[in-house]
Amino acid sequence: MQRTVVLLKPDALQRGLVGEIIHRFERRGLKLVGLKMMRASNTLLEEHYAHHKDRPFFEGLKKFMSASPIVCMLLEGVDSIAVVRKMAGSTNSREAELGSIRGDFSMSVSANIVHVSDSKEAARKEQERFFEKGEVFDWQSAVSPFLYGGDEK
Ligand code: IDP
Ligand code: MG
Repeated sequence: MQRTVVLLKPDALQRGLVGEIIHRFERRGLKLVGLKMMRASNTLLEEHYAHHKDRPFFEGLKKFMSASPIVCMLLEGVDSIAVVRKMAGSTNSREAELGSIRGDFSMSVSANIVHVSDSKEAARKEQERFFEKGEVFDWQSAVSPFLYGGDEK
């Protein structure tokens, strides 16, 4: 089943939104297969945001992402990458849909609460980047038959 990475950024932690956000994903039916807290190093952030390295906000973004620890989650579900991306909302929180995490909790483009994987390739790389093998848990969800139809899994 498809897996996707969610990072709860320092603003989520500072604002006491960690539980609320995890709760949203759990209620949706996404399965938590990895969860940890870490301080993002400069090296890790340079790699993670390499596609933005020439943008004027790059240094500020790294500083913001290392201002306090982050929480890393690995979520599993059918089409989880697209589902989680929709739940996060658009990058500019001021334009994000109401009901999305950014649309409900943020006013900012940069301090926008969560990072979520944007493609299969990104999800695979980000799982490797943020989780050691022993930090990912395969477990059977007892409610799985009530979350999906038999032809959906
Ligand atoms: P995404 O997080 O919605 O996938 P990306 O374009 O991949 O958005 O950008 C990564 C992160 O860089 C954003 O979540 C945001 O924190 C920051 N960022 C993107 N664009 C800007 C900007 O124009 N100004 C400041 N920060 C930005
Ligand atoms: Mg992105």
